[in-house]
Amino acid sequence: MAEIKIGIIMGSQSDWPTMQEAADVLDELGVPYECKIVSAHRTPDRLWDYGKTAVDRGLKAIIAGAGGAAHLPGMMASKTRVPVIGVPVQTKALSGVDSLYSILQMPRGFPVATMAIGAAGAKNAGLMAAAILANEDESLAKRLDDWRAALSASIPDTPERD
Ligand code: RP5
Repeated sequence: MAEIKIGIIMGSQSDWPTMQEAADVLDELGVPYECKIVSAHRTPDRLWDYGKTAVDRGLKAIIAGAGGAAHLPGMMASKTRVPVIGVPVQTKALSGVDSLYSILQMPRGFPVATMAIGAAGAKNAGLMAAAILANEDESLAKRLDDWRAALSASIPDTPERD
């Protein structure tokens, strides 16, 4: 079985519809990953254990999505040197600006690579994780290059008029 090098974690089951975008693009690119619910506030011990073991388990990037007081990505970054890619999940109350600021505004020393709010951010998180792995994996690099070229090729030259 292929070694799992990417972790996708999220604060709640309710984050899954967003975080599925990251999982889907990793599937498209043939990158194995694991998915877990890990909440900074509701399951802090699970967060600690996940961060403590991430390096030894061979993870190369962790995609962490959370909404509202979204401490999960930052707390994970404080616990492991594995690069953390943060996805601000869109919220009802504040449209995800709360999540964005919570994830983005890290103090110096513990960076989180923060993506856009919502589905686009989750998809880009998957692509970013794949790009990190592609630095050391020629076959994945080729698949990622092809994926990017196909996206570019799908963009029409001129707009359709109504
Ligand atoms: C955060 O609180 C989660 O990441 C989620 O986005 C938000 C709401 O969680 P639920 O109340 O839907 O479980 O921890």
